[in-house]
Order: sequence, then C-alpha cells, then structure tokens
Amino acid sequence: AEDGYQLWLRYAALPQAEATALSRQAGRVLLPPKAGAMAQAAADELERGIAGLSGRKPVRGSTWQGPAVVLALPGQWSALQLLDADLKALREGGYVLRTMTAGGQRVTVIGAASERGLLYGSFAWLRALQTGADVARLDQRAEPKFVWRMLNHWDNLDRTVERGYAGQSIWNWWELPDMRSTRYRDYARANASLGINGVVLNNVNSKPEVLASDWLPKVAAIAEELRPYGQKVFLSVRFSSPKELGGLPNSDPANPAVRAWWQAKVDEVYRLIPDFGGFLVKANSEGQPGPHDYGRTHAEGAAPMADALRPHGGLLVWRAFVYSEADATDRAKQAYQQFVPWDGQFASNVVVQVKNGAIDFQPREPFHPMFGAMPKTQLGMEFQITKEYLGFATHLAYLGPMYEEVLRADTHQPGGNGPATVARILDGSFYGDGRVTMMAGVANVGSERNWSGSHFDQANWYVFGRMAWDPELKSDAIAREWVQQTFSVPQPARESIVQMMQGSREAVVNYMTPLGLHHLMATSHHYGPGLWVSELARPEWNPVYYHRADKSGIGFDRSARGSQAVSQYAPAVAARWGQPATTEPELLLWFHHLPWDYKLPSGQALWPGLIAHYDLGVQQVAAMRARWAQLQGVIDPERFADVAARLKAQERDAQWWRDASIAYFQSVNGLPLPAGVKPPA
Ligand code: GCW
Repeated sequence: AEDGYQLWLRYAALPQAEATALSRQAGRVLLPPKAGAMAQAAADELERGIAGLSGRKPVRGSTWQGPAVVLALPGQWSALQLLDADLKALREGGYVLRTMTAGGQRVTVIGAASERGLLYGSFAWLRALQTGADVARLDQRAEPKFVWRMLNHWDNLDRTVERGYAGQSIWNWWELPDMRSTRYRDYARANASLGINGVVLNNVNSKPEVLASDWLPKVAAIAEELRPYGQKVFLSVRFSSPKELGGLPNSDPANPAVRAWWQAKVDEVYRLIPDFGGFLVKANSEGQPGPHDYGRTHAEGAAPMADALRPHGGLLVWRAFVYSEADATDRAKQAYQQFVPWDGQFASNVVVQVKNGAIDFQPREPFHPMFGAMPKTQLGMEFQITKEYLGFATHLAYLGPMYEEVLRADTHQPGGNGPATVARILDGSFYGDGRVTMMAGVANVGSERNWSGSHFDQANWYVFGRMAWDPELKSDAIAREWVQQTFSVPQPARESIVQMMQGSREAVVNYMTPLGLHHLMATSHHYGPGLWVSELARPEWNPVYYHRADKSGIGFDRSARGSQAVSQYAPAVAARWGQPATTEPELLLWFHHLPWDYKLPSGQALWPGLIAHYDLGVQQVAAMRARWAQLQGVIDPERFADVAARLKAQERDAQWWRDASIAYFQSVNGLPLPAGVKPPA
C-alpha cells in the first residue's frame, strides 16, 4: 500500500528494458578498501535503489572485473588515477557522476573528495536514474552552495511539536537512548538524499533540561543514528540555562561565572558527542530570556556560548526573529534595529539566522531588510517548511515558488560582486570571502506514517533541501523531480501534478492575504481567518494592527509617511516600495495604506480588485481539485483519496477565508459588493 512512508525514495521498478540495462550496468557495487560509515551508507543505498529499480540486488565487492558502480575517493583505485585531480578539487560534499571505460571495464563512477560526497553522489545518481538522465553517458559535477543545510525541529521534550501538523515528534525521548526507532535511520536517509547536514533536534522555545547531564545521552544516541548519514546534531538552548539549570544567581553574559558555566557545559557535551554541531538560540523574543534582560546587546549575549563552542569547532546560530511589545510602532522594523548597528561584532563561529521576511512566515512577504545590510556578519536563512500560516498540512501549497521568489529577489545592496540577490548574499558568492553560510528550514516532520501529515507536504521538505543545496535551482524543475520519484505515473499525469503544485502557493495568497495583506490568521492557532479585533493584549498580535482597514482605506503604511520601514532597504528598493505607483500589486498593502477606490494597475479599483483576488483564490483551488479528480485510477487509491479529501477541505476553507474577509471589510468600509466583478487575468 502507498502509505507514503518511503517518501521520494521509493525506487519503484523501471520499465523492463531499462531495468535489464540497469542490472547489466550496475550488477556490482565497488567500495574502496577502507570504507568508513558514510561510504557504507552510500553502498547500502545503492543496493536498495538498484534492487528496487532493476529488480536485482547488486553484489558488493572491491575487485575490478565487469561493469560496476564504483565509489571512488582520490588515490583509491589505480584505474581511476586520471580522475584524482578532479575529485580532490571538489568542495566538501561535492561529487562527480561519470560513466566511462577504465581498467578495461565499463564503469559508473561516483567520485568525491570525501565519503560525504560519495553519500550525496549515490543519492544523486539514483535520482538521475529515476528522472530520465541518460545514465549510459553520465557526466555530472555538483557541489553544495551552503556550508550548512539545516533542519530546525520545533519539537518539545514531551513530544508535542510547536507548529507541527504531522503527529508527535519523531524523537522518542522517553525510550532513548536504549531504544532506537528505525525511523531515525529512514529520516537520516531522506535528509542525506538532499544533502542536509545539520539537524536541530528541539524547539527554539527551549527548556534548560535539554542540557542536563542525564538528558545528553539521549542526544548522543540520536547523533549516533544520524552520523553515518552525514548529519550533525544541534540543540536549541535557553539563554537562562546558567541560572535555571546551573543554579547561578543570574545568566548575565558579562558574569565570569556564566562564561565558565557555558564552557564547562559545552566541554561536557563534546565529551559525549565529539562531532556535536552547536547551539541555536532564540533570545528576547516572544517572552524568551535574553541579553536585553541584563542591558546587553545580542552580540554580547552570544559571546559566552560562541567562545565555549569555538575550540571544538562548534557553531552558534543566533536567531534574528526578535520583537517586543515595548515598541509597537512597526514590528517589521525591530530585528533590523536590534542587529544592524552591531554588524561585525559577532564571533567567527556565529551565524545570525534571519527569517525570509520581517514579520513571520506569511504566504507572501517582501525579503527581510537585513539581507545585505550586515556585510560583516554571517547571516543565514530561516525558511519555514511546516506551513503554520498556509493551511497546515490540510491545504496543498508547494513552497518552491515562494522560496524561489525570496532567493531571487535583488536587494540592490552595495559592497559585493555581481547581482546582490538574497541567494548570492547568503551563499557567500556576493562577498566571495569564504564565510560560514547556512540555510535552515523549520521541519514539517513528525511520526505520522507519511512523515509530513500530507503527501504533498513531503515536497516541501524536498524542495527546501534541494534549494539549500543549490539556491539557483528552479522550483518547477524540483517539483518535476519530486513527482517523478514519488508517483509512478505516466508523463501527462506528472506534468498535471507539477502544474497544480506550481500554482498552489499563489492560490493561498489569493484566498488568505492578497495584495500584500498579512497576518490575518486567527489568534494563536493561525489556521482560519480572524481579521477582527482579538482578545490579545499585545497590539502586534492583533490582525487589525496589520491590515489597518477603516472607512477611508486599507493597508500598513511603511513608507516615509508612515512607519518608514522602507528606509531599511537599499535606496533603489526603498524608492520602489516607497511609492504605491511603483510597488508591485503583490506587495501593495504591505507598504501602503490606500483608499478603497485606489486604482490598481489592472484598472480596477482596490475594493473590487481585492474581492476579485479572493474569488480567484477559490477558483484556483476548485481547479486544483478538478485536476486531481482527473487522476483517479492513475494514482494509487490510497494517496488519491487522501489528497482528494484534503483538497475538498481546502476549497471549503478558501470560501470561508473569502467570505469572512469580505464580510469583515464591508463591516468597516460600508461599501456594497461591486456588481459583476471579474477576476484579474
Ligand atoms: O511563527 C511564530 C510562531 C511561534 C514560533 C515563533 C518563532 C517557535 O507562531 O510558534 O515559536 O514564530 O519563530 O520563534
């Protein structure tokens, strides 16, 4: 039964002719003589994949005879000497795939400078087999563009998951370290297939106990499970741990006892886990403790942990998702204000992790103004995979186009080489100075049989990983790869699914937050509409704070006339978004408060134009449903039915969003429903 457990690693049988050719070409897998754990893991996966695709399990060996798939490190196979220089030149994790004749044999070489590259290369070769590459004439070379490609789990120690929609946490803390679910390995395989090399195990809203001496062996057990698949474990730690766990009078970073506590704790962690990755910290945000509690800056707050980690090669990831009620003028401005003045003051092993936009994982946000604004600080990307604000695992929304939109955006920041896109700033190519680069995604993985709560949400894990490997990859190409590996269906059906995925995020934008509206989701759970005044005391947790709709108009004025948030962008961008006429309609109400009769570029007035977007969103979901219905009998019944049920709920919810939003806005603007509104083309 297709319950989705195997994700995109199903290795469904190829058509007969291709299967026969494959088993002829890949009947043997050759491992280098001194293969370590990652090379063994690579060979295991090759065996699994070749067996599934060709119907015949290959033989494992180390002698050069007959056609084979050869795992090659420099200097290990005399027949491949000529490749050595190429292999040595590869970046950590990079690989070459090449079909060639060597030592009198026709071989498929998976070559790399290190075992990590063999692991990634093996998965890449299996992907190539399934996505129509001509494997008889293969010649590929690839390297990861980011040093760190990370998942952030928001998993609590009691196995609940903050913003998780896929069941309990996969980490069974109670049973660890003695019992180890086989899921850990399968999870690690899925990550390795994408090149993910770091996993933060627990929620950024952290508990001090995660660092307790009797908890750490559990962490060490997970590290052991993930290690053969090239992933280091990280922990989210609580800033106030020295006081709360260590019993110190305070957690002030300037207190020598606090520094000493961090050092001793970190040393203890590394005694248990010699390749421990490091810490992730959420400080002074949403009630979490932090350096501001002691009048210190984020850079000062990060120093004790960074200093403790550095001798061990550990990384400190410090989040920039900070805002407090103290300044309620514009939440969107706070992170920039709290970080940019301290550019250059973070240690060399610190990455400041910035959400893609300045509010919070909305269906659409302009790129965060910090990107490119801190040239002397290593900034990392934080995307959310789990869709807290895009209908959870119920609504189908493929996030590839959203990630792509952010990564391609041009910040117009000065001080580097070539285009200043978000991707090039983050992956270091803009600065060209060998910085520690990172892309993180808030995981959507849980203990549901299909891992992500819905089948299509697996694609969001997949696309995140692929773009963390290479931010220049295109969302539609990645969707195509994913579909081909995940569903064994003929080409027209595959293309239909890809089309459905590609349009799905824009549909959500249309029925939830069109024209730059944002954060209109109901209080705390963030699922359905809640545009009206909520009970919450904090103004910036109230949707009315964001849409500012009244009799005269709608939108958040962030121009020079309003909160001046636009001034945080480079001058060219600030000029463009500072005027309604030059702001793209997609972001109009993010930056401007406009009268209801403001004329949109489409020629329509704002009020009917807004309504048209809501209508369009509903129609787009209906069209997705119709497309999916046509695949009945083509897709296996189990997955067909699950997706169909979710699309039905999504259509109902889209109507709910439309109707609730229009009714609410009517209640403040008193305008009638325009007659005969046509959706924009
Ligand atoms: O998106 C918001 C969420 C919180 C989350 C916070 C954060 C982990 O609603 O649940 O807390 O962001 O990113 O820290």
